[in-house]
Amino acid sequence: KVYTSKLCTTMHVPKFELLDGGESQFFESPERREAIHRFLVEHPETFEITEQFDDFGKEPIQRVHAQDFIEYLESAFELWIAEGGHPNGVIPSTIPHKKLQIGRVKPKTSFAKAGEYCFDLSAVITKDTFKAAWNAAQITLTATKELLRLGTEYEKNMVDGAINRSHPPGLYALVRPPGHHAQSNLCGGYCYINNAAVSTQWIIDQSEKESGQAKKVAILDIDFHHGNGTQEIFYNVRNPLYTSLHSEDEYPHFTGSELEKGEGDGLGYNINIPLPKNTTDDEYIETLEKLIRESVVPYKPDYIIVSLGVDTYKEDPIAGFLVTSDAYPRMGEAIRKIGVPTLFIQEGGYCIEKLGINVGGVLRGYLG
Ligand code: Q9C
Ligand code: ZN
Repeated sequence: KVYTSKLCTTMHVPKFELLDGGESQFFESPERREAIHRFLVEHPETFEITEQFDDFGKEPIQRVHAQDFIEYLESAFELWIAEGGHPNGVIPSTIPHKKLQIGRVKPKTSFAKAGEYCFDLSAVITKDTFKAAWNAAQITLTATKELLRLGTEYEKNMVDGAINRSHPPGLYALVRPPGHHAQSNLCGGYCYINNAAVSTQWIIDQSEKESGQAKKVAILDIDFHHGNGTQEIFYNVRNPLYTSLHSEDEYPHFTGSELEKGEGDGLGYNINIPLPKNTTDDEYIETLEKLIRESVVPYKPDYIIVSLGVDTYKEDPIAGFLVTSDAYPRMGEAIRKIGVPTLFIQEGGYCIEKLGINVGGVLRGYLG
């Protein structure tokens, strides 16, 4: 079952971004969603698409993002334009680098706040960016609610002994903008609200409310880039387990080391596996299977959240692995074998021509 909305195509369309120092087309484009959507529509025997979604309000977003950050996102563009910012949208010019003597000047203008709440130049905030990011989170929450319902049913069947462990329920949220680079109070990397984090925290909160016992969630981040946002949000807790396979020496450049293992209660519950540039299908799948076998399965999760980026693809315009379309069904199959209800959430992937087959490949591999 697929959760999406036409609004993920029509909203949040910056005209350009600054990429590697140059003015570039905005890679995180509406065509990405259209391409994936088209593929799913062409395979109605496999994919059932729901375009309706509920509004869960601000509360589930506030569980993982700071109140002042949410308010900033909501008002940033209006203030930016009022103060003479470029109509393309908000892009910071100064970021409070730790080597600056920061802390004594309180940011007041939209230009200062642009840097205060953003860590790079790719997360352009336009007129409808906040609403688009809000919708993406709400669509993801709608899918998450269904995941919990299916998961409860799945668990009940397991107790009854009527379970088919080889076919755990699977759902997919086809959303944009993506989320895994968004930290508790920073946007960046095309991300504003961290959909995977909002979903994960909602599962934990909701299950605790309903049964007095929080369900355990494992996040599997298979986007080409390290999910610095999801990592930061959950760095000090042992539920969820955050795991990521990503490219070393790549964006976001300053996070994603295997030495980042979590802190306090969370120590040991953050697992990064950086892979070399030019990683091939077999190398990727072997590492994924090992991560699943040695870290995800032993954690005994009740739910899996997959941050599904397909920018691992060999022809991705902003990435650098050698992964082919053959690898995606194998990823889905490896995830299915965990035997746990899973929600796939769309993150990156910028090779428009192959987005459908690659995302569809993961989902079909999962369905078996
Ligand atoms: N030289 C996601 O995939 N610019 N975000 C990269 C590379 C930003 C990627 C520059 C990449 C953001 C969700
Ligand atoms: Zn990415």
